[in-house]
Amino acid sequence: MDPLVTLEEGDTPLIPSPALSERTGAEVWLKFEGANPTGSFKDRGMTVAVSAAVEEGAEAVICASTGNTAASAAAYAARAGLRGAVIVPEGKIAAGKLAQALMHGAKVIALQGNFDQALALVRELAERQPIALVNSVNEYRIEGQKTGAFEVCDQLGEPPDVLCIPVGNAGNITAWWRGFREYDVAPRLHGYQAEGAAPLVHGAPVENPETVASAIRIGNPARWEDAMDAVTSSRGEIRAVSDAEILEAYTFLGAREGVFCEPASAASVAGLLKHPVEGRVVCVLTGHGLKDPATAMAQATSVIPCEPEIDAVEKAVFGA
Ligand code: AN7
Repeated sequence: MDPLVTLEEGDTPLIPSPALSERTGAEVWLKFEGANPTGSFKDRGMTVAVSAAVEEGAEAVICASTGNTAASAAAYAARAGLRGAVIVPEGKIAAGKLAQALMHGAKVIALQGNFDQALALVRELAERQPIALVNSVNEYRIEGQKTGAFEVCDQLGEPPDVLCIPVGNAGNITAWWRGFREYDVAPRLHGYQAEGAAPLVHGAPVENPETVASAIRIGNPARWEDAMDAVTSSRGEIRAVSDAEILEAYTFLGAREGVFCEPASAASVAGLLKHPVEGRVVCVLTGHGLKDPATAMAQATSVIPCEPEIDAVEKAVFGA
């Protein structure tokens, strides 16, 4: 594409996971998408979607978002010299993501409603106004995000047996399946939704989705059919994990593997722990833990206050 709007996204680490391998008996790897420039997998798709928007002469981009799409769209719009507008559910996106969207100069609109309502509204607005819609209903997003599948196959030297991935609006599972198909491989895709936001598991939209994993607080995924096709064609599965299971996996990854992902990302690991599989497994960790300091602080142990004095420090460090 010309011009190419890029922040050098992709080429993220595939990290072996000894602690998870020991716990599950499988050979577990973590695809750490938090290492992308804005801290999530969205950048893989946004580079293509925003480049296409520039090529098509757009002056502005818009998206609805639970946070990461907003951060990524804002960054790539800034890079391209386009105006950016993002519509997010009021009070329901993580602090880091909000800070990113604002720092990148996007117009941030807090909707008194949820993500599904925001997406319906931006789709309507994009019909009325000459503005490029960069949610994953945009095909360019899927084309970019499918590169994650290519990378995992290249990094392992062959496809994994199973790929575990969190599912919200269902663009990413759609993209990974497309990538694997284009590589002529077919690992089983195991998609995981949060229990309170699991429309694909229940087979019906959820009107008031709720979960601690705010990124996947989505009740009516836009890529519903594509996601179900990915699951059935790959002989995979789509299942729900509870908030408690998500937080346990989130804490375990941080404390035992040194890998800090956001809660939604940990749904892939929570799913693997709940439904063990054999063989070589890759869990996609979709976003960086730093995006959501509030959830981290609520989970972690508290800090230890200390006087600036050697005995006090010794006691603080070595005490029970
Ligand atoms: C960390 O940013 O939908 O199934 O608006 O941020 O492709 O939606 C984010 C989704 C998983 C789910 N993990 O991916 C948004 C948004 C993280 C995410 C998902 C999201 P999709």
